[in-house]
Amino acid sequence: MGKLRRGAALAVLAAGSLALAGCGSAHKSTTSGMSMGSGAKKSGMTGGSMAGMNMGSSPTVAGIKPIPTQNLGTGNWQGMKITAQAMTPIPFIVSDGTSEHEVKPTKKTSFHLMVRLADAQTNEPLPYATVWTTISKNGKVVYDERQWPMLSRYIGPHYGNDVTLPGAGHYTLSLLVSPPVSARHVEYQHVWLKPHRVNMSFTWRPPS
Ligand SMILES: [Cu+2]
Repeated sequence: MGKLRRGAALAVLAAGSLALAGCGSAHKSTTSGMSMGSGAKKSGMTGGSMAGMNMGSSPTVAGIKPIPTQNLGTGNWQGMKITAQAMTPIPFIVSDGTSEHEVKPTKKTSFHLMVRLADAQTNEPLPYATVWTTISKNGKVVYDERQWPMLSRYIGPHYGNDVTLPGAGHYTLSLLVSPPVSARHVEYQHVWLKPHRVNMSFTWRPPS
């Protein structure tokens, strides 16, 4: 219950600041190739679920190895497609409208987590929501943070953050998605009114 309340409260805060990132060049069209089915499928780094990223244009940070983009899982909430992906750690800018500061990955950062919320029919991204991510290993929480509402030229509005994991292994990923706080056209009446949790699991192998 605490989590739900926190998620709802964060939805209100979410409008306050926004992160800007050059999240590679995962073009919108790559989402059509992601059909992970249930949100609980495992996908290893070597799995065949690359999203067609052009790593060449990703901003890189010295000492950080590029990794292939890995699909962590998907979910569907009342016609909202929820997709989680891991990509190479990137720097991003957090702006509150008047000032900006850069968040830089370190050599310990495992990946840049990107959560996309989109209309399952039209694939149009859905902003103004809040996403809170909890990652656990063997039942122990190893990461518990909000995803920044984030803009990217190539991906459009998404929710992201850099994530550091304690090494290789099997992890569970829980996304708490809070309702978009915004006016809506009538086709979105009566949906996404309460926070919704999606659970996924994935295997992480750091680049060698
Ligand atoms: Cu991002």
